[in-house]
Amino acid sequence: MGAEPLVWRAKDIEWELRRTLVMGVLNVTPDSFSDGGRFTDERAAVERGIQIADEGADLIDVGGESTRPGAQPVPADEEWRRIGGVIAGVHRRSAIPISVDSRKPEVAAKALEAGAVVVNDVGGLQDPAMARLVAESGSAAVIMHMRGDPATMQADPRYDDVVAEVRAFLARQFASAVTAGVAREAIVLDPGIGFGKTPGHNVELLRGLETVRGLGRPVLVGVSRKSFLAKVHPKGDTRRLEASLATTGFAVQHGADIVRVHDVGETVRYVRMLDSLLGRG
Ligand code: HH2
Repeated sequence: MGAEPLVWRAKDIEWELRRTLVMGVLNVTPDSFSDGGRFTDERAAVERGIQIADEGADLIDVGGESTRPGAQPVPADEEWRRIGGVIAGVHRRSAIPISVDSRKPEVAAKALEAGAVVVNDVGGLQDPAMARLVAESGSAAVIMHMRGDPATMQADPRYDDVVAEVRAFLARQFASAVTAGVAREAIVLDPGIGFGKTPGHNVELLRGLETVRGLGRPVLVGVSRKSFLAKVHPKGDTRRLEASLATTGFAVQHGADIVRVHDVGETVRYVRMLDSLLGRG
């Protein structure tokens, strides 16, 4: 790592990435793969948001549409109905920066008005309206790689060189976001672990994270509770906290700057120790 830490800017918030940032996941969906149905009640979801802040997350990612393999799309008005009150409620009660996990510009725009400062677009900012929205609002963006669509992405994904292909996609989307007027310092890149990838592809990407980091922007990685963990584990162990922590640590050691996780308190304590061992923070 160079002497100068990377800076990530979201509206008036600025993070100097001297240590690993933890993004806590809040899914307000009936069908997310690990926490679906737990926070569909608005009050419970806001409480969970406050708890995520109290547990030490650096930012919170609120989503109203599951992107698990096979998930069906949700109309924009339904997605907004799920998350609108939750974003406003968390924003009213906490200073934690809020990210909106959405592929739809109309949903993201409303979320930014309600207090969000980051657009986490698993669609990789391929929709020009999304890039325009990020540029005009001065918000930050996570540009993620996905092969295909959640409904079909796990049907036999193939790559000649997964690391090179994901890097090329992110480089292209990064450049086109900048052309659309998005500030370089607003952008974070994400290889999209589990999005149109086999377990082997996911591991290759984690081992090759430095290649993505070579694009000069912070790298965000989400491995938390993903099903490939059980396929990578030699005994198929599904006690996923340990598997998630080990894989998150592996990602940090290979170049991840920001980790997206469900088990916030445990991960915050884990990465603080890891950062200290790595001489970061
Ligand atoms: N993973 C999920 C959702 N959003 N965003 C980014 N940037 N990176 C990720 O790896 C990522 C993401 C899937 O996890 P989860 O939100 O828990 O599940 P679901 O999509 O079923 O709600």
